[in-house]
Amino acid sequence: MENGMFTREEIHSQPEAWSAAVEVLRHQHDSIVDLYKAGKRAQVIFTGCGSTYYLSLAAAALFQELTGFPARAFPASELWLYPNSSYPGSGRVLLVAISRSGETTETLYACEAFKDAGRGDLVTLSCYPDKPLAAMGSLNLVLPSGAERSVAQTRAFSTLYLATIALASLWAGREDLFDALEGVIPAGRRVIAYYASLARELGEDMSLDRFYFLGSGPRYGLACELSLKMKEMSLTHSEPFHFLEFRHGPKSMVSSGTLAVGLLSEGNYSHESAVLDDVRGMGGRVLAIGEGGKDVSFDSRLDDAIYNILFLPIGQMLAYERSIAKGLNPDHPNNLDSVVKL
Ligand code: F1P
Repeated sequence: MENGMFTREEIHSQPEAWSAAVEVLRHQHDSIVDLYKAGKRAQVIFTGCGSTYYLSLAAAALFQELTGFPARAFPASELWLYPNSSYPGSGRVLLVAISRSGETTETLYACEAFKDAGRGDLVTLSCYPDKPLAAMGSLNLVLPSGAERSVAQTRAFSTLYLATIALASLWAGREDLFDALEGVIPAGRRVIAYYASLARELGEDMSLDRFYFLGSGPRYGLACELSLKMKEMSLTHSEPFHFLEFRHGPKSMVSSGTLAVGLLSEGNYSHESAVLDDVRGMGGRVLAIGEGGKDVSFDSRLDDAIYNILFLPIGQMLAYERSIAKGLNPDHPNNLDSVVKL
């Protein structure tokens, strides 16, 4: 089998996976709304491990932005081992546990301890109906179209992320956003087809030796995930930062071998693109991505709460192409297993 065969198929089939996920979410619409209306809580917490922890960061920021209700994200190991510095001192919690495999030990332990302590309600998001996590929640959303064979998450991540956009939209009473979700399917197909060659050109450019992924607000978790993809698939040093944080020290690392990948918002475009201008001024390279990004423009006409998913395929293709160009196999990243079991 050729290197990266599974990863390539999984990246390119994401719009189809999203289409199937939208159908599952439509069927679960009332259960999702009713669960949120039924309980009282002081906070919503999203959790996962690795990629699904980064997904939790993105989901918590979007949920709070849409609802105005306090939300946080923690690695599952923090909830399991450090509950007192994680959970609020009083009040119930709605915990949303996210896991591609549905069997990562830390995530299962965190959910078991949460339920044993009677802390509140549990919602689970996973891709496999027969794995333990899919039976632990008051509501268990299973998205089998996100299932994948390669180790580094791509299709699973974006499909589970789409589900968290649906949760945030419905829990915010934004039926309009929920109804608009299907717009990411044609937009995703267009972005993947149109920018695959740019991703290959940059992925094959071995004059680049370090990557910084910059994103803020609901995009910071996505920047963390794309940085992890670059590490996992291509064994390249990469780091994520909130946009303006990059000036507070990390920019000292910028050289001609640097690529700063900017996940640009529309609302704070000028502040964020100014950081990318700084990188160019220091001799670094830039990939400006966004609804009207200079290098990658989604032109989706969707609400940013929805089009944020479109940042993912670009960064995934960049990591995939660099991995292949380096003669690696992104289907089986170095030292990595698809599930961490303790
Ligand atoms: C979590 C995870 C992945 C990571 C690697 C090991 O898996 O940490 O995020 O990329 O595959 O497992 P899961 O709980 O989402 O199945």
